[in-house]
Amino acid sequence: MATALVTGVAGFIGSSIARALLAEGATVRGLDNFSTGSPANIEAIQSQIDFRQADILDRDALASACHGVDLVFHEAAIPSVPKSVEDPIGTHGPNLNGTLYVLEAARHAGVKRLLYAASSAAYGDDPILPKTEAMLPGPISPYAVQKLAGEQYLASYARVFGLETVSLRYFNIFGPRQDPSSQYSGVLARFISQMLAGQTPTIFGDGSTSRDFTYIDNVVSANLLAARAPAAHVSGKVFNVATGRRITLLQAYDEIKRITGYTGTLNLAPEREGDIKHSVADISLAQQAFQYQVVADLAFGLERTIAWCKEAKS
Ligand code: UD2
Repeated sequence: MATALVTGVAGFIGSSIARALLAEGATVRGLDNFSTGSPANIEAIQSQIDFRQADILDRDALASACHGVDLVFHEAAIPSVPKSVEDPIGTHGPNLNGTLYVLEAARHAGVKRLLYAASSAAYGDDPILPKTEAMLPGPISPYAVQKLAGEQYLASYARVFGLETVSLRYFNIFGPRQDPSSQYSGVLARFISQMLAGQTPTIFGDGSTSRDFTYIDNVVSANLLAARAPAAHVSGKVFNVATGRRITLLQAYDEIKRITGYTGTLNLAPEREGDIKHSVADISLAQQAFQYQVVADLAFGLERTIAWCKEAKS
């Protein structure tokens, strides 16, 4: 059975991948510095993983963490567009240098395959829908540039050093353990926590803005499938990970309202500066290359996320 390293293991996505790896019988090592992740996310699995509290820029810690590892799931990042605008240099370190350091540590340790949390931010504000991987990238924010440059480093490492690498472009992921508390948190996490607390959520815009909201189970499944797929199908390549369905903010609000039983109202505010209007992925490349399928739709994901939030609050 494989030994896997998950960077950003205390984050919402990393901790979900770690749980799935454990369920498959893998030996799991995890790295996190708790900058955006939280100890609570790994409390329940900490005794089953080899956890190392270290920074993604700590090259000695990375070398040691990659030792004897077959697979790396590189999820560590500062995953915020607005933060990257506030602090391009501070986010460049973890988001891009960190990725390069992980690649270096992985190749020196003889890791077989590295999977990377890429971002739909790479597409920028190109109005053409759906987004296909063949489209020319158009990164706008420093975050998008950092994430896109990471993809290109992965492709380079596959070609130049023979390290198998796969970039998975995540679209608007949500689910249990996502932090709802920051003003930059994902809109669904915010709406759910606000509506459960009886607070009025705010939609920026008229509610017709749409996203390809993707429940975490789909991301976990994509990672496990891409980790097992033949190298010729996936290595050095980039894939969208999403549902292929576009949901408006108003539809999402209505669905959360139905499930939570929220009886309050809704605020409308001006659109957030720099927001793109619509985003939806073409997921056929991942379907062809590694049999990716949507395993959980929006309604199921919202039910699960809301159930988890209620339990976490109680
Ligand atoms: C997502 C990713 C981001 C980056 C980007 C690429 C998340 C959480 N963020 O940003 O990391 O990859 O895509 O383009 O997945 N909104 C409200 N009310 C709120 C909060 C947000 O109406 O209280 C709106 C917001 O103005 C936007 C939409 O909801 O129109 C989605 O916002 P978001 O922050 O969840 O995600 P997004 O697509 O900006």
